[in-house]
Amino acid sequence: MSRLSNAALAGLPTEVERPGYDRAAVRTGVVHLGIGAFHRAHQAVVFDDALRSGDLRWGVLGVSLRSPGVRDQLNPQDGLYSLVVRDGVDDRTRIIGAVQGVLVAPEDPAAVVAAMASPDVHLVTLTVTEKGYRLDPASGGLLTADPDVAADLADLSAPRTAPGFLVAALAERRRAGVAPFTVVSCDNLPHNGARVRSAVLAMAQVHDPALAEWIETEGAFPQTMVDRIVPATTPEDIDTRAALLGARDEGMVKTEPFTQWVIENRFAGPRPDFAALGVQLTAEVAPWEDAKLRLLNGAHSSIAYLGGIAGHAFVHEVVAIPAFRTFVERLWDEAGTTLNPPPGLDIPAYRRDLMARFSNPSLQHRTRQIAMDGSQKLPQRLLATIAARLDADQPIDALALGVAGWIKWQEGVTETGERFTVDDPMAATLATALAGADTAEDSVRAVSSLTEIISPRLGNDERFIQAVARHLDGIESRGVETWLGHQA
Ligand code: NAI
Ligand code: CS2
Repeated sequence: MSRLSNAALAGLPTEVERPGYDRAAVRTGVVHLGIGAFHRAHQAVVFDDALRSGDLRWGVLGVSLRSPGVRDQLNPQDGLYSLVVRDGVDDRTRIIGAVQGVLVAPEDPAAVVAAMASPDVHLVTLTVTEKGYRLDPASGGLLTADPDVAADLADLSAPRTAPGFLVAALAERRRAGVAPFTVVSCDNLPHNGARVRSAVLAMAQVHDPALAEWIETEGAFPQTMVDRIVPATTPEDIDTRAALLGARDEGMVKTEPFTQWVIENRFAGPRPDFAALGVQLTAEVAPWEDAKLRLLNGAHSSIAYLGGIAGHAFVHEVVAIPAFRTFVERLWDEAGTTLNPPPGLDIPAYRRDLMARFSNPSLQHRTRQIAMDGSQKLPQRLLATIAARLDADQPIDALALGVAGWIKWQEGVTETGERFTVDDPMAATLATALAGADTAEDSVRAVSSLTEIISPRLGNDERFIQAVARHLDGIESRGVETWLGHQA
């Protein structure tokens, strides 16, 4: 079967939405670092909408900083891929044309820097995962001991890291008298704009203080909140789609109908008419971000660990079990008190919508995918919430159970005896810390000594230690579902 391509568009089934604009006339206005599934189902769809509206400045050049996989999926398809929206009943397919191609940075870093330095490029967006910024999860500081960061701090002629590419490209633009691009982080990091800005300034300062000052005064790093559940595509998804499309699409992505993008209204230069495209521009992103990270993502991670340990592969399976559903509601009761909801965000309705989204069986969202990189995720999803509750002398019972699930997850085995590899940049550090622990409390104290993940504010708080240890002991002695049943 032939691959999806410009030439194949005319032959696709009539119900499949096509790009609807002249792709040959599109200019590259965006470079995206970390061209994974989420960008293709979220930001690229907004840029595709901009192109459909007639503003042809917003084509996307994708960049992978690590591997050729997505390049090999999309470049043979002229950058085209299917966005498959699954609402639990039907699938809707739209072919996205905004991505014009993909570069693989390690193959030709200079080509990536040159693309980012183009005067037509006004936005550099990123989804490199929480770990991709090479920042300390607890403090947010640049991990200067990281070998790739150290190499970029020494020499930017062939960058290796996201901050390195940003600094090298901004330096090239300054040399050429071109205004800086706006850096738009689209990762689930608190204050994502400020974090990537501090990493960029720290690296620029080492190379050229005048460059750092130029970036600080002329650049823009807006904070964003991004939301759309995008499970990893499986080979079965691709095979099924090929049969329906009549063309093989190796780059397809599957997602839910819901999508939301909130961006701080701070840009260094031109941008799409985001408001007309359904993107919320605001001065204050933090209230939106806190609600999303603490309610959606805090529940997601807790479901992933506790549900995964209990042997459930998918999110919708977990929330179909009453004891888990009750646990999630209790976690939301606790997290909800730490929020300062923005005008227009109705928390009870938001929670109802979240539970409906989690319950969508057609997403097949794997608990194991969400469980990945917990050391990079827990600080903003559960630990910050716990600190806020303890500062207010409030109980942290459900939140602590989520943390207990994460610690138990480090053993790499489910209650059904299935062994798995803990996918986390700090997995070895965590395993070493836990190796000598005899009791649940020992385990909690051992993990709490890792200040890259758990700040001393929590690690030295006996209320935190005891709450997590009680639950860790409970799930170890009774099993997750029995222990949950005792908590309701
Ligand atoms: P993915 O696995 O499809 O893509 C991840 C991308 O990050 C790839 O391009 C990969 O090369 C790059 N990457 C990974 N580690 C890196 C590192 N150390 N340095 C540089 N690049 C690195 O994952 P997906 O679904 O695109 O998610 C990516 C990020 O998007 C998430 O970590 C999260 O921050 C954000 N996000 C994801 C959502 C989802 O439901 N998938 C929803 C909301 C946000
Ligand atoms: C998930 C998120 O994999 C994970 O960690 O919790 O990617 C989640 O799907 C998104 O934040 C939803 O917007």
